[in-house]
Amino acid sequence: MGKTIAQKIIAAHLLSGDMTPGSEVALRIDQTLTQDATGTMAYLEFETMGIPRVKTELSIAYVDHNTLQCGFENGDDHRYLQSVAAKHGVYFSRPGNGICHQVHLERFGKPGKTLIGSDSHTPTGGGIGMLAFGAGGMDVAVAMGGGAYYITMPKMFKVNLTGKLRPYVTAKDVSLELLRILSVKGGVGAIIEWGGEGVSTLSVPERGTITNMGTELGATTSIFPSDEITRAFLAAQGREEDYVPLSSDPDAEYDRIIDIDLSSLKPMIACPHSPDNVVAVESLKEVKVDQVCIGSCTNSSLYDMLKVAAMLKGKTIHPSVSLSVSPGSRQVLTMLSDCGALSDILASGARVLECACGPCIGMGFSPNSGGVSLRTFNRNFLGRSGTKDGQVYLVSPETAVASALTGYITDPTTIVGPLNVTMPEKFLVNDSAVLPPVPAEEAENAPVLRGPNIKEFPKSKPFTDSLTAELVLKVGDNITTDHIMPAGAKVLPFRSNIPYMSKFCFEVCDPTFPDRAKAAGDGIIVGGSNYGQGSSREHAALVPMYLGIRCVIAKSFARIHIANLINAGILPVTFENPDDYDKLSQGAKLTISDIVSGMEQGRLTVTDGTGFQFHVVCNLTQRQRSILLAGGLLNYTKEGGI
Ligand code: MIC
Ligand code: SF4
Repeated sequence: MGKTIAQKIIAAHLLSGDMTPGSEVALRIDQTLTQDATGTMAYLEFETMGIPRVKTELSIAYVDHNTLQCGFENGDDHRYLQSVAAKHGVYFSRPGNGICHQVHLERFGKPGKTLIGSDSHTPTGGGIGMLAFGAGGMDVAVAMGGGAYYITMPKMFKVNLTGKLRPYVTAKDVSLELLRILSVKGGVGAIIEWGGEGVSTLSVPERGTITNMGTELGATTSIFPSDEITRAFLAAQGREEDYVPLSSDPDAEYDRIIDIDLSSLKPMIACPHSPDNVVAVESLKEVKVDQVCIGSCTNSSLYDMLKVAAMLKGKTIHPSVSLSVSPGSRQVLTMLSDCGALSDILASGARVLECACGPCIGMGFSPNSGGVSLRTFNRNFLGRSGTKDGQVYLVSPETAVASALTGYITDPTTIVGPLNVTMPEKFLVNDSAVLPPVPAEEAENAPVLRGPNIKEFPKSKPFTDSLTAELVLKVGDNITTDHIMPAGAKVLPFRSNIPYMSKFCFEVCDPTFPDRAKAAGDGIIVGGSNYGQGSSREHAALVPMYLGIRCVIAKSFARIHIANLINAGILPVTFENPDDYDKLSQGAKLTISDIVSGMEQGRLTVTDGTGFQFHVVCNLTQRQRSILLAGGLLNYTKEGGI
């Protein structure tokens, strides 16, 4: 039987396991990336492993999430990252050089290679034909040390593209349309491959927008073929030698095929507070807009920015709208400036922000109370913007500009006149903001600079055969990592200080949770389906672990989060009968017995104080069981587990 693109790359990197969907496979990882908000933990974990130098082909540390440096914490973390990277053979992309996924696509991504990154949007690399996964920091640390990355072998979905996008309809609308069709759970357990004749009409940055938002579908990753468009992009970046062609075999089999006709798509918009709450832009034309933000790893390429500049040229934004534009990288910003497009953006009244994540992760630019904010980003989870009652909608750059000009949500296809942008044949290449590591022979004496904000790593407890714990929190479906461990300007500087961060855990759901969890000693959380969707931040597991959480019982889990829970030593189990969810109340004392044998059988019995008994499923591999019994991945690794 023929192979899909992903199956070919997996087969070429397979260290152990068989490639049947549902079974665990171990993969060799060629490249890793970290960003600052998850990176401090990842490098602290790497340091505890005692491996002097990374064993990958390329590892790189980006600083893009928190670049504000309000107070010493952030500056100290950047200095730690720079010094720890230099010492251990990791490249360092300085603050201001750009958003990790955008820069990686431009300068480092290679078709056919495997990449894991401590950021859930690492699959952006699929736009250039990489097999790229978002992962928790510990998994990235292990991969940097030469260890395998484990995934559950996914099913294969194909999106078959026909036709060509009409002017003002974009790759972002393709992503939003797929979210409308599949929902935020629709890609769980699958790799999404993009194919069909329509693929050749999409440039690499457009493909990157689409693979980026595969994360919002819950997909394991997303990937495009590597073709002449890929070759041209790499050549324009001065690295044609990195090109290899990649396509699926004609007889490759897919578990599901979804057809999208690009020519018939309309501009789409995701309404508050979920990326799959999608309708056509034209249906919301009465809605007044307060704020528009353009940028993020989804829509900050030169192509996006040139279209934005062309639409803004000679116009002034509506007086009641505040518009921010964050170019994705220093390369994008410099080229915008060199060709004069930056002046068109500035002259319109827009505010140009640093090349960083910025408003996407709540680092400034929070909307006014109840304000309507249109963003070209990928997530509009409750509270993520920093304004709890802010109404955040997700749109394409074209819809964003059209709306910034009129002051109302506006379908950009109603704009008269063509949108012509010409892409340069060559990108301006200047990697001066990427610092190489110190040579191996000097590394031993290279200092690692730590500030007082770096606190000790929390210790998890190994499991014994029985656990009695309080059900300290019961939450509903689609709980995101932004609910569990919010980000934003208040909290982000403390990503290496778990005790401080713990004060904000579940703040949007129940601000009393941290104190109650601490008082309870051992605790259990009960959740609905797709628990832990969103970010790869392992803080959403480490902080609950620090607060005493030993087990999460949910209807289902998101992929990266369940791995993070296991790595942190928290037992993740699902209801055998989802109706039992309704029978549980916050405050109940739950006992899980015969944990060791139950884990082996994949089924555990739970009783509450009143005599009510129910069963939970724990589908864990031998490796995962050993990690839990050791009290988390770090303990397991120290005991020689990798
Ligand atoms: C996000 O978009 O939520 C983030 C911030 O990039 C996270 C990583 C983090 O929490 O640091 C992600 O997507 O993994
Ligand atoms: Fe940064 Fe936003 Fe992309 Fe996350 S989704 S990496 S915060 S730009």
